[in-house]
Amino acid sequence: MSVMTATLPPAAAVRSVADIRRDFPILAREVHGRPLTYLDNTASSQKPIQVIEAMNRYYREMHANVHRGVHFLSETATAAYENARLRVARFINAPHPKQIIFTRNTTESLNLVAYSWGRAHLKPGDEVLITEMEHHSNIVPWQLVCEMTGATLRYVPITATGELDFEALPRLLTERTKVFAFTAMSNVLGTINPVAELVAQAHAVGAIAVVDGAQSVPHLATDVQALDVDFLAFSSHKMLGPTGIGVLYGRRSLLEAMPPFLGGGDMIREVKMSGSRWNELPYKFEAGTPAIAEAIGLAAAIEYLEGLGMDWVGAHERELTTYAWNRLHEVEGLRILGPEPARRGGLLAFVLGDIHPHDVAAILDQDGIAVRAGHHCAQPIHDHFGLVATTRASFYIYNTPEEIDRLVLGLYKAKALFDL
Ligand code: 7TS
Repeated sequence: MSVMTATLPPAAAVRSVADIRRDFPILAREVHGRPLTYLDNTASSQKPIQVIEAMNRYYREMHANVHRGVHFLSETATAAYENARLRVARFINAPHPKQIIFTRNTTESLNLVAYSWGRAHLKPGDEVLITEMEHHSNIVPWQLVCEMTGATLRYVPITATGELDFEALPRLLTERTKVFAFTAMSNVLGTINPVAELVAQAHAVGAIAVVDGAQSVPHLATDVQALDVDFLAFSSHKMLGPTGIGVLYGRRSLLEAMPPFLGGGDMIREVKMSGSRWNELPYKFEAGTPAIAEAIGLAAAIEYLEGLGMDWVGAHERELTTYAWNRLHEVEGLRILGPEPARRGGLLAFVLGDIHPHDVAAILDQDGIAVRAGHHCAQPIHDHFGLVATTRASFYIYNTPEEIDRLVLGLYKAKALFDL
């Protein structure tokens, strides 16, 4: 290796977005005769060839059930599955891979905590605190467990700029609070919440902190030890990985003390007709044959993101978001929900005059532009703003300013069609 290459920045840092895009076969396709402009990354990201190939290779060369056979393939599959767990643990700086539970998605991870921890610990008089900006996945499980246990559910309100109302927090977060569950990044407002500070405040009153990382983990470097979170939930499919697998990170002492969530194979140590004893972590929480190929795909996705560097991922998205924020503000009659680019992640939910968000999305779709319209599984936050729906454009590593220009042109087209 020459001296020159040694002094260059890491190869990943100099990769162009055009080069990155070549790793994503789907981005080369056309939709309605136009190049695909994929701006629905908050709902789910696209997959690079490295992830697709890792899963194909697994099925072609390695598949067998895990943690069972002594035969070669079962041992190979088990090693690959457990290596994926290790990779996830390192990605979020978990102290031990045992603390990484594979679930189906963020929703299942949050349900696991609500049902297993919540049912064992909550009682009448206790309070569960969540926020008005939560996705339904971090609302409904708590509503259900509060109904079951007699605990009370409370919400941190939000301000006009779409941030948590920190002045209201001391009155809501009290010694009655047993759980404070909040999103690290809103999927509608884009708001990035100060996770470490909120966790510290939860701990100060003796509550556990449950963090919904569905939108933060794919976009921002995450260190569960620095944040001191008790639980962190996220989904593979939003971070270049396959659908069908998600993660729950948990503090070891809490996970050890929790009862199982689902019962069946793999999660037991011993089953007698009179009762059963549970397997150790993480298997206690992984009932049945797991999503093996998907875990391997997730590991490949993490490898891809690490190759780019999470700092680069964040910086690229901030640049795009600022560009989009400025360009969208040129469109008269358009209102963006949530805070300024400096305090938000790479997504912009907006309304365009009185045009229905579904109509906006349908017009954009005609030009091959994929955005999401609706309440984005976050009805309370839409209620807060007196809206039933918004249109949302969201960005990831492969998006470009040219795609945002196409979006803006599409919005002018919608305005012309609706005479706005
Ligand atoms: N939490 C947040 C903050 C989310 O944005 C989502 C998905 C979830 C939880 C649930 O993730 P899942 O993988 O279990 O489905 N959000 C969206 C969205 O905004 N549009 O489609 C899915």
